[in-house]
Amino acid sequence: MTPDDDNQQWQPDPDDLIVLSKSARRRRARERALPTWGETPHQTQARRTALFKDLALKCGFSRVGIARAQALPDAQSHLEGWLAAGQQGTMAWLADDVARRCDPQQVTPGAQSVVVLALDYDSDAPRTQQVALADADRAWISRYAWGDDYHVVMERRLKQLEVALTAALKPELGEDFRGPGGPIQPFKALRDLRWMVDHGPILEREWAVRSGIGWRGKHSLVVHPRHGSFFFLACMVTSIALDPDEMLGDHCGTCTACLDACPTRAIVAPYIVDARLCISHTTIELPGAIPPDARPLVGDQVFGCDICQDVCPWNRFSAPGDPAFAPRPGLVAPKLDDLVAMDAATFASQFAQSPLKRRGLEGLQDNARAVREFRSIRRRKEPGDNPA
Ligand code: B12
Ligand code: SF4
Ligand code: SF4
Repeated sequence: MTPDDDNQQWQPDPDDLIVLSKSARRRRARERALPTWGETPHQTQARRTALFKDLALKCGFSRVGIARAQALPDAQSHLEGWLAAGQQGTMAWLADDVARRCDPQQVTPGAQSVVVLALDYDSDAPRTQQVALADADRAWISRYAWGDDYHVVMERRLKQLEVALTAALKPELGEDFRGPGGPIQPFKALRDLRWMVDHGPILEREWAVRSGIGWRGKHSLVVHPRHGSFFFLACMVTSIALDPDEMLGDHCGTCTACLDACPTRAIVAPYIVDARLCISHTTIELPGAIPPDARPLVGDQVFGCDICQDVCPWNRFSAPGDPAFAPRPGLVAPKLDDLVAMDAATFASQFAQSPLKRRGLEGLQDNARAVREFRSIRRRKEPGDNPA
């Protein structure tokens, strides 16, 4: 507050009216000193690392990992090969800015660290193969879509984290914060703490592996030895130097359960998924109604697919995740007839802030009709059902 502030009457700080001795003045200056006072650069980095992790957990993330921000030439050549083979399907945007996607310096100039945030979404509800879908005339919506939209949930928490980190770090990084090799400029959250979920130009799984969040499973998703693979990822690229975490080893061993179970052979080789064959792409990304030749690929899935994760032995250990993702009523193995007959008002209320909103009522019903059609073809083909 200043004497010019005309809304409030200015009062001097009583401490400023006291004449202090030289040693008392020195003691007060020490007490008011920045928190980095007396720290070595290593201690400063360790303290900031602990601060990032502590605040991330307080903002509701399940786990945090940190990797050193560096270019990823190997991932870039894998990505270029994947794109050259057309495996991105209709997601043309994945081919934009490939070099930027594989180099955090091009996302945040002066980037030093990538902070990876994981948020668990599993629940006690059964796995795909534990529900007799064909008998019950039910379909499968992917587990990740049973609760709130993870983009919304994670973005809200990332904003909270950004505010908390800014409040904690701005006083010490303040007006003369220098990113590595960069000019001195004031600390700015937008530049120095850039976060993204899903659609940012960053390979989230690659960073999750590098930051020790998990290893890349043969189905290409990141798996943790105690928490399985039912977790979402977000990344924060920062120009603040932090202590990196150790990477975990690959624990897939000789297992091939996900490759064997994938109904469309979309896992074309260990660690590589051809999105064009993946049911998740067919039921979520493909615009318009599912083309007739792709219908047999969909099986029982009306939105997304969990099969490769449901068969993974490491998901036996996963526990229920964040309550935001708890299943909403009627979404675990819904009746196909209910989906096809759903009206706009029911869709709007049942799927408010849900990932299914993106597909829209029409899209969901197109998918449900495709599953129904596939099922009737399958029934006709079953031995004994066909009089011929
Ligand atoms: C596009 C996309 C898809 C596409 C393509 C999937 C794919 N395999 O790439 C489709 C629509 C099919 C899809 C499906 C799903 N997705 Co998706 N998807 C994405 C998205 C937006 C981009 C992924 C991408 O860039 N793919 C391009 C490939 C080529 O890159 P990459 O696999 O990440 O990495 C390459 C490099 O690491 C490099 N590499 C480096 N070292 C090595 C070493 C070896 C040996 C090899 C071979 C390669 C390699 O090569 C890799 C392959 O070329 C990410 C979010 C993000 N921004 O990262 C979410 C993301 C990967 N999806 C996610 C999820 C949850 C799913 C689904 C489970 C949803 C569902 N239930 O239906 C399914 C799972 C399907 C599967 N088995 O992968 C999560 C995964 C979380 C986790 N625990 O791993 C993410 C991270 C979203 C999020 N924010 O949480 N997805
Ligand atoms: S999500 Fe389904 S279709 Fe895609 S790779 Fe996994 S099992 Fe195959
Ligand atoms: S199912 Fe087996 S091979 Fe696939 S990710 Fe899990 S452990 Fe690895």
